[in-house]
Amino acid sequence: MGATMKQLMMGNEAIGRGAVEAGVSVVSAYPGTPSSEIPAYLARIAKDHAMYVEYAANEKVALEVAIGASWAGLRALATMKHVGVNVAADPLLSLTYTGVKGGLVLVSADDPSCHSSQNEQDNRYYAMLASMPALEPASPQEALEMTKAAFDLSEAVGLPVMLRPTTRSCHCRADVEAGEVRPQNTGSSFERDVRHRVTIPAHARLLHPELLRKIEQVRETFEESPFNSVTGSGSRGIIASGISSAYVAEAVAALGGGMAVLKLGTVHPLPRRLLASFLEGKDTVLVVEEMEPVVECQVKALAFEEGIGVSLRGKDLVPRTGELDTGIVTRAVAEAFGLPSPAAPACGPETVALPPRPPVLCPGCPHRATFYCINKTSKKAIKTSDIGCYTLGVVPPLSAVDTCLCMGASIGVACGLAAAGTNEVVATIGDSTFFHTGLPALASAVYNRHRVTIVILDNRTTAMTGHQPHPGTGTTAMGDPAPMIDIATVCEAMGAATWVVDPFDLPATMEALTAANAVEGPAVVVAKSPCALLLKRSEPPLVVDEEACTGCKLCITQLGCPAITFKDEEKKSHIDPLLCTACGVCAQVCRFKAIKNE
Ligand SMILES: Cc1ncc(C[n+]2csc(CCOP(=O)(O)OP(=O)(O)O)c2C)c(N)n1
Repeated sequence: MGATMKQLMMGNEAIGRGAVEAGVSVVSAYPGTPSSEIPAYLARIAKDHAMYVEYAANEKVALEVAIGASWAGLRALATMKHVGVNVAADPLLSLTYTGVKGGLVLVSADDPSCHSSQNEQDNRYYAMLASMPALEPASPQEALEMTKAAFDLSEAVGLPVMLRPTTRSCHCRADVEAGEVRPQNTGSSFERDVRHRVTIPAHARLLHPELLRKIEQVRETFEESPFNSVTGSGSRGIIASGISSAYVAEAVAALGGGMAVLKLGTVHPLPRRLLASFLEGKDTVLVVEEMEPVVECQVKALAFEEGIGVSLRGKDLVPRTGELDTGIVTRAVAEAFGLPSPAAPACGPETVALPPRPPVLCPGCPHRATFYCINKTSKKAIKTSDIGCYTLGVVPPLSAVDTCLCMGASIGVACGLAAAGTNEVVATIGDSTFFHTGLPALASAVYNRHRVTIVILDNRTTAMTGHQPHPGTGTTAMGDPAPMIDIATVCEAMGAATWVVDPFDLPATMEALTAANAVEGPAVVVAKSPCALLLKRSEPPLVVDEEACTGCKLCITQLGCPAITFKDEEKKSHIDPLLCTACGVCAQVCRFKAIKNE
């Protein structure tokens, strides 16, 4: 894309573009909604911009790779979803002590409403916890500008900077004006400086006050930041951060104006003088922010410390859970200022109610076959699981997931259940998740001799987040060939009895599972077959021989394949030829051999 050209861009692409314009050299990421399009975009254009883009095995490693590049003087970007920052928190909370050399930006894409996440934590708290500057974009254009500014700030102050978009700002699309691509940092070199690079206690004690000085320096910079602005005037005020400021702008328009709005883009550290001068002379100020009262609590403390008598409202009117929208914000603003709430604001074309479509495993998904076999061989087992497409094994009729906590937890939780005396425990974990955080858990299981069966659902990709490659797939983020780490070899090397099966071969899979269940210590079954969406199957769909079908519904009640339905009048099963991938599992399950090749 040429300079100063307007283009329709997704927020995440705008972040990627901002990084390119800032001269980023090294990008390391672990995928996760709503962040995944950032590395995908950058990997596509990496070679045109002499960038190096990789998927790390997990977010901790992604951040550490970015740190190494930054310490060598280059600009580096690490991207992840909000819960990924939990995984990366260990290096992060000491990185602010050591500081950075080349600008380092950490994108934490937060997910209010848990659209595709296990929780909706507010990572602005991480910025506070780590004493890290944080910027929150309200639009794709601002996402681009902020990313560039974040690199400059990071390098100027020597701290990593968090860019904290949320699902809406990551995924909305708007016209974005791109700018010039600045040259990358050159003369990459690591300079020995043990006081700032080796976090022994004697150094850490000195680095902490240094960090506090740096963050106050950033606060000064933020007093003048172009990402904060005041519009309107009057004794009624609203303070809004990030995407909430877009809802506030619509709400104020719907309510006829007459309010002053402070839009905050710099969410940590807060610009105290700017806030204090905004509060002065106001009767009531409403703080509008998604999720936690991060700004609200600080503004209340500020008003108290400065002796500013203003009525401050916030989470008493604005929900603390879920995403906000213009309707919610308009009602909160109206209530805060005693205004009549207008009828639901018209935003966009009328929406059509779509039929509900609960998520299910795809037709032909190898995970279904594996779960079917586990259900047959481990009827009484507690089935711990993990995060990935296979978590959908929780829904009937498979109902083969009893626990799911966070990535990699299936194995540890299984070991805990075994330690608590549970006789049969089967853990299921995907291949990407195994590399992410399953490896240390398996080491621990072997070391402590926990009697658990671990089934690694190896569909040769990170399917859930968009088919990203991982250390077992043989390609890099930039599409180059890579060493392919063989999961079974790793498990064997760790000392776990290991079987490798094709899950579509039901008898062989059940045999391996039965053998694994009989092992006294941890045993691994690698169920290896590519994701159905990666395979372009050429076999014709299977059909139900209505003469042979007895209407027993076993193919439906045991598998839950979306391609199979039941014709109530004929009392026969039916296979949708458009959905069937001819995986053959239902044909093996049918006791009457009624499912056949056409
Ligand atoms: C800490 C963390 N990082 C990233 C994610 C996003 N995420 C959910 S599942 C998953 C990986 C799924 O891949 P895999 O384990 O191979 O299972 P598949 O979806 O292919 O069945 C990712 C990256 C997350 N939920 N938590």
